[in-house]
Amino acid sequence: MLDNKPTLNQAEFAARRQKFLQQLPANSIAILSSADECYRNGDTHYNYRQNSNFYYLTGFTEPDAVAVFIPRRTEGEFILFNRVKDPSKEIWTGYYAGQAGAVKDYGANQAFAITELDAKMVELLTGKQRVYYATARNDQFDVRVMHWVNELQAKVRSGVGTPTEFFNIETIVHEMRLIKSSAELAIMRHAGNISAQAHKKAMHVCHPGMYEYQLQAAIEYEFKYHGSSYPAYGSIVGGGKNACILHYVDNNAVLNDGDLVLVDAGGEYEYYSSDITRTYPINGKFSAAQRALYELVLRVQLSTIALVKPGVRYDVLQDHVRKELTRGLIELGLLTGDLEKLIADKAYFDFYMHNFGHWLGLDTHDAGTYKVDGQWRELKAGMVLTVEPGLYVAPDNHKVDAKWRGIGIRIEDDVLVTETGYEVLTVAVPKSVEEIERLCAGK
Ligand SMILES: [Mn+2]
Repeated sequence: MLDNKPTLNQAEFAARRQKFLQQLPANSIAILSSADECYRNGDTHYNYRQNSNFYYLTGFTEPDAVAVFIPRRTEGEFILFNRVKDPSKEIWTGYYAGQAGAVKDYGANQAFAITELDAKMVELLTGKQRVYYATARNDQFDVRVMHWVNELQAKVRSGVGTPTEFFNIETIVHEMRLIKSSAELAIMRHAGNISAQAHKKAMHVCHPGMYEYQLQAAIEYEFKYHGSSYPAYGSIVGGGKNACILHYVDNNAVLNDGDLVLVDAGGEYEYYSSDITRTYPINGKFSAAQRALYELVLRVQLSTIALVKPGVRYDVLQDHVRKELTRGLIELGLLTGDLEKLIADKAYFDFYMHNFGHWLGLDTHDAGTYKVDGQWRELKAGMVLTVEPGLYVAPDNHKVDAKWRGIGIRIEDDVLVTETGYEVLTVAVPKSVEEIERLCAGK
């Protein structure tokens, strides 16, 4: 299953550009910058990771690049500015595509050295009315765009047309990214399978006395081994009450006998994220209290996933999760009172304080708004979202019986909306009590 290694080909990126350019009005220009490089301790590089919007439209993974799109331009609609080939630098940092490579391998109609950017941009902006760019994402780039426009304005008395309208390019690109193509889905299934494999491995090796970071190492080894470049986000491995810290990333405590461990980790494969959370007993056997809360979260997760299909609004799922968790908390005695009143009073918030899920794709919290014109968005075929209800009983919550305190549980899967319903992309990692206990015991 993990042997085939799907990738995106140039036709996929060309099709995206086509679709993007079709949405740009006449007399407009769109500009996207690559991600900046990050350094630490002077000259040590962080792993470079391309900006997701830039990657989505170009497939180009080098830094120091700017992509320009001009609809219906005679010399070509896609112009790439990138690094000039330089053998003395490439021997340190690896291959540069150069301008010839930008045209041949990345489908640019024209390519120029990034050092020519300022001069050429003034030329390309001439006579354009609308400019699309990633507004307010990068202060320096905002200033640079305005600087080009400013240079043009100085020439206005010689009859030069200057841009007068500025739009956020994300309103177009993010909407496109929300619906995944079949090629993207092949990659996301693969990312899901790799991460599922890693979680299974972790369940198998987990034992009392090991450190949280050792369990993290077991997972991240599997990511890398199967070709996932790096974790899609900082892996969370929280034993016992650490599971109640939602973005716990210290991962440096000992995993204790009798506690649960919450593991939220997903690999990034070919730029696409997966995002899985499993919670299981460190010693392989749920206690009665752990099991009761776990089965509640699982029941809610499964019934929420079952609701996923085109036309269902995001807030319907959100309300379902809140209602069913509240109902379960009443049944178990952690909340008392009238169901509807407890929901209206947000009584669940002491135990469940995050959203039920998020879009997933090139980013873990992927692009795309959740509301359109003030209305919650309806699901459509091709969207991918996580479904991740949880319950976290604070160690100092003295309103509930002591047996519940310090238990934190989240169960998260990646779900594709299909024409008729849903497909769980991370189905390969078990989550029923019986399966988990069997897998944990099988060591
Ligand atoms: Mn998530």
